Amino acid sequence: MRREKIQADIGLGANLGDPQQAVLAGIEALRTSEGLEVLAQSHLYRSEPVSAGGPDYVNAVVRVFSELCAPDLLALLQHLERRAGRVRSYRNAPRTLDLDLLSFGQGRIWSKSLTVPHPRMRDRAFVLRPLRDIDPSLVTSAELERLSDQRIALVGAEGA
Ligand code: PH2
Ligand code: MG
Ligand code: MG
Repeated sequence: MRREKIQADIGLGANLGDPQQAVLAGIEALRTSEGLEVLAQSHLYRSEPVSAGGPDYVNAVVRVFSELCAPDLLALLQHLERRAGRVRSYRNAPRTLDLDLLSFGQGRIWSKSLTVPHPRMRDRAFVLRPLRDIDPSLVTSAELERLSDQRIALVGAEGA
């Protein structure tokens, strides 16, 4: 189904294989997907796993214009995850690529397969730090301060 263009924010994360490469490839896949136009992309961040185990993640956030309705956009994201080798073994398992729909216009969606805005995004520095790069009006310094126990650094500046 196609409709007017809606602005949506997508969170990317990976912590298996070469996560930096996986996130960059994920952004490229979004850029070349029909029905999407990438408007902005954040820096890449390396972050400790939150409520999960395994290696550190690389995270980013991308803002798109979507001609796709929310269920079709979700299906596209899941297709791209599978193409990147994603295997769903257990909740919050390490993954080659995770593409989460954070927001879809002003839409509020509670369905079995999708909740938007993403219900846990305000508790996660690995979402809010990159989200602030692309839209500072959405994230306050106080919010980030509250999450300062979650280790996160710009890729390339870790340990600086
Ligand atoms: N994703 C999760 C669980 N925990 N932690 C970090 N740092 N980055 C993630 O992308 C992430 C996580 C579930 O999707
Ligand atoms: Mg996720
Ligand atoms: Mg996900």
